[in-house]
Amino acid sequence: MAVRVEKSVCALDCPDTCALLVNVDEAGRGSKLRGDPSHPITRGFLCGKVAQYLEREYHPDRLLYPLRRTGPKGSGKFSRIGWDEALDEVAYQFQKCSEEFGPESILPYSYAGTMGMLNGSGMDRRFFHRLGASQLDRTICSAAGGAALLASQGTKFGTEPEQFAKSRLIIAWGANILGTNVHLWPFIDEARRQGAQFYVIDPVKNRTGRLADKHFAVNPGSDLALALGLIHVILRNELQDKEYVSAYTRGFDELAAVAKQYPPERAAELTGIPAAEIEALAIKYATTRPAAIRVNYGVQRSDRGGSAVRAIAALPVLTGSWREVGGGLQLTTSGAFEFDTLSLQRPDLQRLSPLGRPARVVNMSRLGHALNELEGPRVHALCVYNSNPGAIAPNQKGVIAGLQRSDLFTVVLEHFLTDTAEYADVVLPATTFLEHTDLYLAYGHYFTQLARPALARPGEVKSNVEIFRALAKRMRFDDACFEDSEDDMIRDLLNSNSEFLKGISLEQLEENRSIRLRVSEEGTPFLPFAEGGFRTASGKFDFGGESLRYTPPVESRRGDAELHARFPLEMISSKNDDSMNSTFGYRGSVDSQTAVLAIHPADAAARGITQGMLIRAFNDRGFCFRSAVISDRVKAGVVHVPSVRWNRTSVDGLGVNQLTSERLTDLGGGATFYSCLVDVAPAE
Ligand SMILES: Nc1nc2c(c(=O)[nH]1)N[C@H]1C(S)=C(S)[C@@H](COP(=O)(O)OP(=O)(O)OC[C@H]3O[C@@H](n4cnc5c(=O)[nH]c(N)nc54)[C@H](O)[C@@H]3O)O[C@H]1N2
Ligand SMILES: Nc1nc2c(c(=O)[nH]1)N[C@H]1C(S)=C(S)[C@@H](COP(=O)(O)OP(=O)(O)OC[C@H]3O[C@@H](n4cnc5c(=O)[nH]c(N)nc54)[C@H](O)[C@@H]3O)O[C@H]1N2
Ligand code: SF4
Ligand SMILES: [Mo]
Repeated sequence: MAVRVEKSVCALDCPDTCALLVNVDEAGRGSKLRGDPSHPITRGFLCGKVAQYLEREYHPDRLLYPLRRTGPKGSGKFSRIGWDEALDEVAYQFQKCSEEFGPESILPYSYAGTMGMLNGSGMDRRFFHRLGASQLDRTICSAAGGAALLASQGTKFGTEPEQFAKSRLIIAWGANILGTNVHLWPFIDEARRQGAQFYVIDPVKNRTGRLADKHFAVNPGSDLALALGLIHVILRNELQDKEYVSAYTRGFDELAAVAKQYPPERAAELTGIPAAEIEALAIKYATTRPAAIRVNYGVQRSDRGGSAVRAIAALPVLTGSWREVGGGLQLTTSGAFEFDTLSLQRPDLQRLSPLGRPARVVNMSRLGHALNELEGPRVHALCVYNSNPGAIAPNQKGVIAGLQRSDLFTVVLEHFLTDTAEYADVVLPATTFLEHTDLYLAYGHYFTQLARPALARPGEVKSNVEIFRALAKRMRFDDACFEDSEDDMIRDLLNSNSEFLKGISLEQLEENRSIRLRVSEEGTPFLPFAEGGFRTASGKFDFGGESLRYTPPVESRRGDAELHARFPLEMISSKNDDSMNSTFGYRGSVDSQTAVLAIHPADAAARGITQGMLIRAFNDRGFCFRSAVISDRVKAGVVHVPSVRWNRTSVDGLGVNQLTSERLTDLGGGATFYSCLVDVAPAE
């Protein structure tokens, strides 16, 4: 059979948003998936998890037909039904909830299972807006850091990945680059070949940390104190770029006053990093030109995570590093994708809903609360897509109790029967990104990309766009936008008057598939803040002043002393290298990598824990079982659980989020997954 090569885009929740090539036979079946060698960021390679994506595409457990539950919730007993019956049932239940309890009793729950604009945040949003359903505040991942950048910079721009090759010092701050952002690595490698130093600030010494020139094992949740200590030293030595600071910033004196109270000795006490090292790091950072910081979302998953990002983002501003190619900082680049999201999502449709006004907002990081305690109205219908809250949401005990409610109707759009789908009344089989059209932004580079269906669809799968379009029809929503084709939606998105999108059309994307945003002249680097250009109300970088004063997270070694006495270990359940949150949880190799808890030799010895022993991790919220890995990749007092494992394969069906709380971050209302006190003991 003849084989052709099709292009696609990896839709997973990853900063790299890779350009893909896949071999396709005449029957539309794919073989050999690889990175596009002509893409400047993908550079012809993929991460290990997606290199094997065709295994997922054709997996025998993939959902191919709509299902109706036949056993008790959670039993996993379903039978096949037709699409008409499935959609009728969902539409009937939504209608019933809307009439009986008001449309806000319906809650959509989604995150970034696909980052495609249409299937991730397009027709679904239109549908729920028109319905008058509760609005979901999508805070589970990046809300604190995002809010921090908006408060300080006024926008979410960051250093281009390509420019890291020009840096002389690169600091990975709560960023596991080899695991979660591997396409940045070649640029770092190139810089190091030219003599650059690579430092890592992370309580866990993961693969990235082991390859660093220096690793700083900071106490979890104490980055704000570290950043203030660095600022203290920079200012004390007058290493700041006075011209840049006076021209382009606001609140310098207040910042200086706060930082004055964090001399290296005090910062050392709070962070666990010796004062001399803080001193040396500050001087090294301020005097090495150019220096780039890759801060990732790891730092902001704790109580003071938002302020920590604000203080870290102050560093390249103080040193004037934004003036230089290879300087600055990257948390995300997503702000440059200035698509017309209002025309995509149509929040104005809420006025046509039975509510006639914007619906209430429910924070997705508190799903347990939303399903069990929220009133006015109580949630009676839940629609989950692009997410697996049964495994990934904090307060898992509460979430599962909610999913078990007999008076809750749940519909899940999925590829696999996940820990959430198991509780659904109706399951709808979804396409993968290799099977549908979508437009992509990226949060780790500046290329926008188009994907067309590359592979034939197995079974009766439908895309999220098609499913919500069909539901709109069932609900008799006759607004013209529900008739829009995928191409109509893409054209609207691109038609936003943004300078960055100027001249980028669907036709052009059809031809090139990946186009660099017009953030700078072709062939010249993007220096967003070289001459100020911050997008805050004042047009200046806003340091944040008094709000940056540090208090330790409640659940930390310096937080609530009584709690710490009972649960003396700080648990970090950060990303597993071969996972994508829970997406690949069915893979045996991923399952065994996420079945462990790493503990320091001293902490293990004190508890009679030996290598490989089945242990129980617990706190007041719950417990789960893992096997012990005794390792000095964690410092004493810290344990590490690579995440997120499927509950179903875990002992007693208990996932790591049995332990995590619904406490929110200081900015943005984000989840605090990485401030979590536990203790561990040998399992009986
Ligand atoms: N392989 C793989 N790649 C992924 C994902 C995955 O599951 N697996 N998930 C994707 C998603 S959803 C996201 S949001 C990104 C996240 O990408 P990253 O932010 O890089 O990933 P995390 O594992 O959340 O955190 C990064 C590092 O922060 C450290 N950390 C934890 N607490 C602290 C702290 O208080 N201070 C400091 N300085 N460091 C801390 C962790 O030990 C970890 O090594 O990755 C994406 N890419
Ligand atoms: N303990 C702990 N918990 C965490 C984290 C952690 O580090 N530790 N990380 C947190 C973070 S940063 C994040 S972002 C969240 C992520 O949590 P989720 O957003 O739930 O991410 P995944 O677990 O990857 O689940 C995505 C689901 O979307 C489905 N999917 C993919 N594409 C499509 C599609 O086109 N249509 C439909 N209908 N479904 C699709 C996949 O099959 C998969 O089951 O988890 C959070 N939870
Ligand atoms: S998960 Fe990230 S690194 Fe892997 S293929 Fe997708 S975009 Fe590339
Ligand atoms: Mo995330």
